[in-house]
Amino acid sequence: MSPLRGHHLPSQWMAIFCLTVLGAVRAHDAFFQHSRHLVQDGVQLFKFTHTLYNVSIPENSASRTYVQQPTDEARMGVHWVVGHEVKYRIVGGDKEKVFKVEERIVGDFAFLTLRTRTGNVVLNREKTDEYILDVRVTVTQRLDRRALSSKAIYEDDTRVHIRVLDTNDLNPLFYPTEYSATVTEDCPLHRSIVRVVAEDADLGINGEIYYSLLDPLATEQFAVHPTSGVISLTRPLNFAERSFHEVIVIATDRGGSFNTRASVSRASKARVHIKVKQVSIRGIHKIFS
Ligand SMILES: [Ca+2]
Ligand SMILES: [Ca+2]
Repeated sequence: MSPLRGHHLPSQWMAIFCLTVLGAVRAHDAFFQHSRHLVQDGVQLFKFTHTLYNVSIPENSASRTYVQQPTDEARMGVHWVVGHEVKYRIVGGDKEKVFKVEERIVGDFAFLTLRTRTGNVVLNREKTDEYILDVRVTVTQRLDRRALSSKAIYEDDTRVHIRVLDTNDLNPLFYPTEYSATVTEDCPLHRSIVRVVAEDADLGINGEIYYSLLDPLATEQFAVHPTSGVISLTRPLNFAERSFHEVIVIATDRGGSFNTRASVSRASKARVHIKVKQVSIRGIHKIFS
């Protein structure tokens, strides 16, 4: 049984054990602390060039898609010298294991690259529009030419803010999809009859909705406001000619097609039933005229 698990560990043993552990921790800290001053030709080695990086990636990106960094931002990673190995690792902010970090040495710099993992990784902006990852670099020094032995000499942490960019992957949806209204046949022109509502959770123009009427003939009697969805009368109603109208309203968004088939499936429809109510006085007048 380990002496640590026993209840009869002599107090002097315990003191020695504690001092040993404390000593080891201090030595480790001192070692890494010392390494923090690794400077070569005025360049701080192995320390991230920033404590925060901003990158972006479109939603629905395929697996193994790399995040993009704005061109005017400092390169992501650490300065490097021969004889050392740099290893990046995500230590926080990626519970669903969506991303993977990689090292790429170019000249005297170890670039931190970040990509989506392989497999069924789906970035859905409407679900998660940003990730904030904590990334750690661990530097090991090769102690022989063949890199058979090495020792860790330095660690540093940084944060990567990943913004998920919108794609137009949602169609507008009417809710409800059926509407009904009753109007008197003397309803004034351009008065609001009923309002249809569709929603699209995409961002910006990808979610901006444009309403129109499906049947061109219906537009002679009714019109729909392109952005408010209000249906109004454009020609006087006549109960005797027609007491019931059905209008189909289409909602489309203003974004481009997400894929080639989307332009066909993108439009959503709502059905509007409009009953015309006879005006009694005018009706009597008509009968006897
Ligand atoms: Ca959309
Ligand atoms: Ca979207």
